[in-house]
Amino acid sequence: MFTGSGADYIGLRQRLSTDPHRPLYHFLPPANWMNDPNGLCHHDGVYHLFYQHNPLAAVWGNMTWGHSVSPDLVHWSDLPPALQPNEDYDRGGVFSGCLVNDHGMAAVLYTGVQPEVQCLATSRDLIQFRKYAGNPVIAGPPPGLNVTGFRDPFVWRQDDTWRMVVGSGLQGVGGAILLYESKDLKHWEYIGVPFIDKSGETGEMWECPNLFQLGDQWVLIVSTLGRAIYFVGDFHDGRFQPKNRGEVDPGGVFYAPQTFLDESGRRIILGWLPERRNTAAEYGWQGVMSLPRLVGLGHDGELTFVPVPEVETLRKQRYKYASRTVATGTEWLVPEPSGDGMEIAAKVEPGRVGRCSLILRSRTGEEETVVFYDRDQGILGLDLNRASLDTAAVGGCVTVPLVLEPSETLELRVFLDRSIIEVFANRRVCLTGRIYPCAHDGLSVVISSRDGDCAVKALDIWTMQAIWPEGHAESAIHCSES
Ligand code: DQQ
Repeated sequence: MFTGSGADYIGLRQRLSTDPHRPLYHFLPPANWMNDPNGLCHHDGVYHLFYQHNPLAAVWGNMTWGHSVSPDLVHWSDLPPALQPNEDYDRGGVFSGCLVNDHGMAAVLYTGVQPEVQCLATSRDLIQFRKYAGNPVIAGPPPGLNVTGFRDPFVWRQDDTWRMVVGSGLQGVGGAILLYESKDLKHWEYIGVPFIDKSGETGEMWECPNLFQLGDQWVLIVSTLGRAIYFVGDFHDGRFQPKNRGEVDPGGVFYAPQTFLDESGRRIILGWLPERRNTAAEYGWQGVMSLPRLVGLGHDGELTFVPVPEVETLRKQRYKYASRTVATGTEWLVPEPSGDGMEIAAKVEPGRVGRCSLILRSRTGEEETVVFYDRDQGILGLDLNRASLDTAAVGGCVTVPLVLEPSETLELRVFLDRSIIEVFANRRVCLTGRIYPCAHDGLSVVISSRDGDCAVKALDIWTMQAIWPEGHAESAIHCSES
């Protein structure tokens, strides 16, 4: 168990860096447990990332707001925890929430537990936060509603009024958001339930709602049943009416995302990528953040996600390949580079039929992580069924619909970062997975084709700069007995 904060605690980054599954260029705390991103904001050119953190152990508990800052969304510096569970109303945890700018004062709205109440804390320097003496500012859910939960306030300013949605749900009915209004962030009036999903598909408790305008549409993102679901529609007179729905990242490891507007007006989203090995707590850390992604609206009213351009500053050496055809039934072993930290950008014309695959972290016949595009089925997939020989690692194959126009090329961007693989395609869809290969030497890039030739029009691979101290990975691979 690790205790405390400050220099020693931050020095744990160095010690844990010998773990070959610790990412090199994704955000995670110095040690121990992390889940949801909280209080995301951009102030005077500095990005602030707060996060649900257990500073005492690599398991969920003692929920505290960890804090880190960045000039560019990719290089992060650790700061002391911003909010700790030390008041009567939040001793059970400083749960998720958001940060708004109240005329130059930073104001955090978060859920204190137990029971779940909404609380306010303010700061002038975004480092030291003072909890409001009149907390909680909302002492419980509205009377008369049979709610399944009451947490994770998301606040914005509209027409000189602060509006807040709180994640909730109605027993036996479905997930829901509750709407409040305030003039001063301290006194809140309950307005109503803007939206309940009675479809039965999104559970009965919605966590971490985000409600925001994007172009001429309103977007609601909620987290439920291990997935982040979005709705695109209209929001007026206290009612949200969805026209479209989808999943932010159908890889199954992208949860509790938070979005924010940065100082240049970009809507950016970060999500929590939980571990996918049952033994994770033994390694002294759990949970990483996704790469920051830009949120956009697609032609058919769906949301689109692409990594922020700042991620390109992490590119180190570039390896560029001219076009070539990978004939059906064959494989192309790309000569170099090999590694566990890379960005791969490929433009591929899949055959009219068949499947082309990008195979990573592969040791022939044993382990492999496969990104594939299947033209017949119109799907992009991530097959992790053979990603690890470690019996503690969870496999599975996840897919997302991606139908290419007849003249459209498949444009893949794949970010491999040790135990993380993030796949983006055609500036519209994404799929993320967690992988724990046992082999040290399965580091090459292979492209294969099945049931039809596939034409690789362009292939660029970059090695990536580490944003954390790098350790000596060789000694630390552990695999459970099979
Ligand atoms: N995580 C927080 C809650 C939230 C959940 C607690 C979602 O506020 O509902 O750590 O992952």
